[in-house]
Amino acid sequence: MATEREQAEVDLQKVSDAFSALRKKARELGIKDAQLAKISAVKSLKKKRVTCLVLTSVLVGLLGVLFGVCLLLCQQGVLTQESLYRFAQNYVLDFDMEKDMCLFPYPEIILDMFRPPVNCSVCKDVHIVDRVSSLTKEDFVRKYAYTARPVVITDGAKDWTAPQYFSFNYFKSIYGPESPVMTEDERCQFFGYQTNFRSLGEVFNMSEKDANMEGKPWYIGWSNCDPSAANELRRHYKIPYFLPDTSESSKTDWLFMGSPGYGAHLHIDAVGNPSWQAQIKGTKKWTLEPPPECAHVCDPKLEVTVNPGEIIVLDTNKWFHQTDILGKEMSITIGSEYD
Ligand SMILES: O=C(O)CCC(=O)C(=O)O
Ligand SMILES: [Fe+2]
Repeated sequence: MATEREQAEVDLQKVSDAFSALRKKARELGIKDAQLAKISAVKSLKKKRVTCLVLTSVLVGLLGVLFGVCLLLCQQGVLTQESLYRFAQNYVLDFDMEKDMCLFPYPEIILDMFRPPVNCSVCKDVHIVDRVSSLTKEDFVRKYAYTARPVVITDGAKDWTAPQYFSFNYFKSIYGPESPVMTEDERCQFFGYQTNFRSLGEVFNMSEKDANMEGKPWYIGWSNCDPSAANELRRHYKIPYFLPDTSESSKTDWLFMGSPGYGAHLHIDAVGNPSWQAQIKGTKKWTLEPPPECAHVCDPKLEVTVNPGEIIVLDTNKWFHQTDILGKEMSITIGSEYD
């Protein structure tokens, strides 16, 4: 039996055929299209289309004006990050943006507009990114762990076996075809950055030339949501030695991999916790910027380069951050949030 939609399509086709026949007949009788268009029934059809067009244009225009006014108020400091955040919490989003799953992920610009404002004391006295080694757990807690002061621990990933194993082909080998990371699975996150890749499965399908960095450059990141791969990865890295025993590392590892000259664009995250990231291979430059609400009290930009074997600790929810892969080697990192 035909569904309602199929029936409607059949009916529409009948009307269309009848109208074509009528038009043909009119032509035979010497009536031109322009004259046909003057018939009031045809005119009323056109009127509806015009009304629809006018209404759409007015609506688009009004939205444009509203957007412009908001932008102006933001620039003048009348609409602040604080007020937008309060508004979002009270009236727009009655659920937790950071934790709740959403059918469509929020675009970055929306997340940024409605994020909680940063307390500028976190960046006020930070003029360089410290580089330290033999960091005790106590010093880490006192100076860095929860202060959002970024730091590079130069002996952070000492003695790990990851550099001997982690590579494009190794990652390809630890994920079976059924692994959730291979498709656009909602449990896993994948960042294709400037590439057209939408999942790790597509990344692993790239040509050998590209994979060996002799073709098109690329840079991607993913959260490892595959428990059996997580066990394999953990054979080759440790929870960083300076993290306090009370701190819990998130169960999800984050990996980033790609060619020199590429990296992640400037952004701020909404993941809740600070995180560490170990540079397993290659060299990565991090550019950090305070959020705009702190521009008047904090340095405009900090830069730090992270070399193989080093770990950067950063609160990516408080600092805008951008990365650029330097040198000639493919960059591979692994990291996680901690609390
Ligand atoms: O490692 C990168 O290139 C980007 C990492 C990042 O954005 C993050 O850890 O939040
Ligand atoms: Fe980030």
